[in-house]
Amino acid sequence: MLDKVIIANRGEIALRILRACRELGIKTVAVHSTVDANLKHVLLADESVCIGPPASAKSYLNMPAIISAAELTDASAIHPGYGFLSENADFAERVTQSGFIFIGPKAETIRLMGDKVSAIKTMKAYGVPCVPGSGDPLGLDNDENLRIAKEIGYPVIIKASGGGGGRGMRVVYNSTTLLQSINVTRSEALAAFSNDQVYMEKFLEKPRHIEFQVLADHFGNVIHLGERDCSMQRRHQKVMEEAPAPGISDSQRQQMGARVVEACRAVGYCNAGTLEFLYQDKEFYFIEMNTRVQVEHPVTELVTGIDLVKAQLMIAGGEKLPWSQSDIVLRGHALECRINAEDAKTFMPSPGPVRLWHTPGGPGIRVDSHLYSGYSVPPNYDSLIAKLISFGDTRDTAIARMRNALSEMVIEGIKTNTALHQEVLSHAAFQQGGLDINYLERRLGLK
Ligand code: MV4
Repeated sequence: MLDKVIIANRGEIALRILRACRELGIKTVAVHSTVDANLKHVLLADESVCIGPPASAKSYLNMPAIISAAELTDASAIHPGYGFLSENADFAERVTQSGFIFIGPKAETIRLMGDKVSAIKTMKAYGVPCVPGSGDPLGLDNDENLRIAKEIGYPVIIKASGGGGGRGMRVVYNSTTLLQSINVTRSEALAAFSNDQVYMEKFLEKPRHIEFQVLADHFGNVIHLGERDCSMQRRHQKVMEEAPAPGISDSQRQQMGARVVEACRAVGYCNAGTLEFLYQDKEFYFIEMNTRVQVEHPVTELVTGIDLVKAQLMIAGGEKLPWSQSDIVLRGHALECRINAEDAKTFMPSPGPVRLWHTPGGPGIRVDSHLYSGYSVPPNYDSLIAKLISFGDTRDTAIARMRNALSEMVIEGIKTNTALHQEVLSHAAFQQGGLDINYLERRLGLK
């Protein structure tokens, strides 16, 4: 087992990692920026090291500072959480070369999945269904690109291979704008990702966003933990997630799960991972893989009974997965509302002091948050301040519990998006389940 872990993150996920470490008897080191010295997990950690000023580039993205902190404290491993350096293959490589364990997949796997063209090619080769598309990066031959688009059929989408998560994409509705769009996406991709490779896919107009969770150990054991529906989003920011995805049958879950597991085994995947799919007209299409723990991991934890962060630590410590696929049984339904410090109308961040914080409770309620009364939300980072998670035997119960919890929760001093959640949860279309990725923006009048 690991002896001492550096928590290379902040906020709720840093606290989540600290709790998992403590449960396993692993010592903890919080690395933090100057403005984060009083974060809850920093105060609770066995040791803490200040790694730089508030700006992420100088602290949570500062590789030498984090690796120095590991050396200084004689730590054995580094957990990157999500965001920041979590999917940076160079960081994973430097961590390993410095003699520490990176809690995540191998650097080469992160690199493979970070390049979307190679991720898709790999998944396709191992039997995972993908969106009809160019397969290879687009070349400079205009006629050839027009031919590919015609073959796929308009509308098509041009995506940057170095992008992901909604960055560097352009939808093309007919041949008149295709070449121009390829050129613009290519130059934007070069500027943003130092990689001008772009590829083309059929543009799916009303898909749901459904993702499969996997766990893999160092001995070739791979299992999936079912799927999450993350279709409730605004401008590529997820707002609410749930597990399981409404309307997905056990047989379809088993079928997709088996393909996902097979592909992960074939690439030598290790630790926790998520395969993102678009789901439209009852078909799954792989689009990207995330090689880290995700914000929305709790909904999977609640329906499987498995602690994903503890599993990450155990896998990284060299333990065998204690479950085989037949041990994984989904039970009930879970929802997660992301509570952000933001203006309800403009969605602009709303940092500042939290005067009062009362957490909701009762059966089937979990709150993952680093807030406390008197804490001040700094302006330098993501505005996620809490994840409110509900569980019930049925989706209806999970919704009812979430609505209760939202009405009990008190956050004073800063603006939050709780009213938006209440609004969505009260709507018949949401209660029905299975809405697509365009729903929320349409509701908000953005589309
Ligand atoms: C797509 C798509 C439609 N068709 N690809 C956006 C984020 C990135 N992960 C992929 N994205 C999309 N890719 C094809 N072929 C629509 C989106 C998309 C989206 C996907 C998931 C969740 C939210 C989204 C919001 C807008 C667009």
